[in-house]
Amino acid sequence: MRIPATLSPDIQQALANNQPVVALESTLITHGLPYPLNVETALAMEAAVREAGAAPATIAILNGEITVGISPVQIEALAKAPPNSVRKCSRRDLPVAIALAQDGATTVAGTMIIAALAGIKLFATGGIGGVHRGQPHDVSADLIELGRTPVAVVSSGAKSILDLPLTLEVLETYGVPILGYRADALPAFYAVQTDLPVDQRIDSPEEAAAIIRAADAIGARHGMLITVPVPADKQLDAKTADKAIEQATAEAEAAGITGKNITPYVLNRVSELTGGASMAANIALLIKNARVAGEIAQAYCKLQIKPRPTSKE
Ligand code: PSU
Ligand code: MN
Repeated sequence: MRIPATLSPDIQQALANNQPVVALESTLITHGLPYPLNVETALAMEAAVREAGAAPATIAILNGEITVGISPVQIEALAKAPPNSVRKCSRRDLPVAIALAQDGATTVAGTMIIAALAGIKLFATGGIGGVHRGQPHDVSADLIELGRTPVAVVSSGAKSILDLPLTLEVLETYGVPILGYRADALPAFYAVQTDLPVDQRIDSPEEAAAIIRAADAIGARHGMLITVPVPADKQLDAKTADKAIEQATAEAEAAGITGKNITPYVLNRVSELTGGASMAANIALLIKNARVAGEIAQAYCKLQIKPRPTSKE
């Protein structure tokens, strides 16, 4: 059975001509940021990908149809949709949303699956899901997906509302390389860095592209995480961020928030508690990550076309 997918003409053409494409997720539009900041940010991310010379493909499920490269009008409609009218789609939600003709916003895991189906290698977002603080059994499906789907995710690490050391352990178990883009330490989403080292620092889009290419060459089925720190002038003081995160997490527990509602609840509460500063950091890092992913996508396409001079075959 053919999968019910629509690719926008732009994306179809770019992929057919081996031109750079960057996938973008839609959960941050419906569940991550409030209206109208969500539309503005989604469009600013698309613009940043274009400025870097790549085509942006924002991915969502619209009325059961996998849609790669949704239009600005469709982005606006998702952004304005009443809360809970759009399904937050991780791996397990995709078949349900497709079969029952629902609208779905794809998470990192959901977007990776669709990007891989479409043949898109780069994907930019803010922060991946991870292991929740104090809830070591609440492991985001994003981590498992990184272990089994060959898409490179450009992000500012895992959201610092998570347990970062445990998140790194899980990624190691699944064989996911963690690369620091012009950084030696893992970023902490709202803050430029943690004291946790990345596997490898990289200093250019070309280095990132070469690593993705090498993973292709050895038939690696896993993805990789390319971490980019938030712009320094937008970062949150680590103590302020930590205090807000701890309070928000405790409140979520007290309010009985569970499962996929935890992340949106905590993100929103942290923003209230920091007077919007966390939101400003979030938006700045999303736009920066989109640009970096566009640059890497371009370097990756160049590598694919050029025959390797050292190859003996
Ligand atoms: N990054 C953001 N805002 C978000 C998310 C990431 O800056 O809203 C979303 C992503 O879609 C990610 C999801 O995949 O949160 C993780 O949710 P969970 O912890 O329920 O797996
Ligand atoms: Mn979870």
